[in-house]
Amino acid sequence: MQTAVVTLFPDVVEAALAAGVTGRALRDLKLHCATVNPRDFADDRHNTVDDRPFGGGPGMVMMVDPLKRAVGAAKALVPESAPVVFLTPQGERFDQRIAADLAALPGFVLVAARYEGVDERFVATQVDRELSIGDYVLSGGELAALVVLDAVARVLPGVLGNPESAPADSYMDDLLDCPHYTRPEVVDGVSAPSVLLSGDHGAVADWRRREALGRTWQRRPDMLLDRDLTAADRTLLADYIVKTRLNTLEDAHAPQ
Ligand code: 6GU
Repeated sequence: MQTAVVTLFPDVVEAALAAGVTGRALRDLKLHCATVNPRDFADDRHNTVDDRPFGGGPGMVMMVDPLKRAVGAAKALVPESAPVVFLTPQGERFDQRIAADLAALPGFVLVAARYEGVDERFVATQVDRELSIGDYVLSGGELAALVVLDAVARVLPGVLGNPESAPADSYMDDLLDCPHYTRPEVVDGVSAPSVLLSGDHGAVADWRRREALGRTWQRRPDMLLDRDLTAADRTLLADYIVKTRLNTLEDAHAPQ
């Protein structure tokens, strides 16, 4: 996977990518990520990349030319077909499906902007796709670019022990994760669920699936809408719901 990030803060992007899973993917050559700084493509002696907005108002706008030249340089570092992705709160909401789509490509260019925004003519002529990482405003696209690269790196074949051949979307089950426990068995009087220590692999798998379904039902019911659960999943979720109701009843009747 050959990627490039166009950014005024290449050091920030490189330092963050060097840690953890992305760092290992880079060292193992599963992922390559170049950085290109639009300031290196400015054409005045101050290396100016922004200017005041036409029509007035606060903030500055990134000019087309330095960005366009930087994207041109970035495109030369990635495969021919690699799309240019602009990180912006106005973009399509990034999710696991989009991460899997990007991971299936030979590469892509991410453009992280600063200031109030970029000249719309850059977006119109140089950008193939606009992505947002959520409904809040960041001061620049760098953190969003890092979010995208992290999510993509972890689904690349061979990065997290992912089998080479498995399709990227088989890594996600569209459910929240079950709870996890490790030693010691008892923490401040609270035991880990005994099933996890039972050695019964079938019972452990059922428990994890039941917890994943139940948590998703409680915390993110939207993720279960428009989704046909298998008969086995319906039974597990029904068990979870009954158990939750019984706990609620017990709590309501517990002595104060
Ligand atoms: Cl992609 N960029 C910025 N600046 N802010 C954001 C964002 C992107 N996604 C959510 N907030």
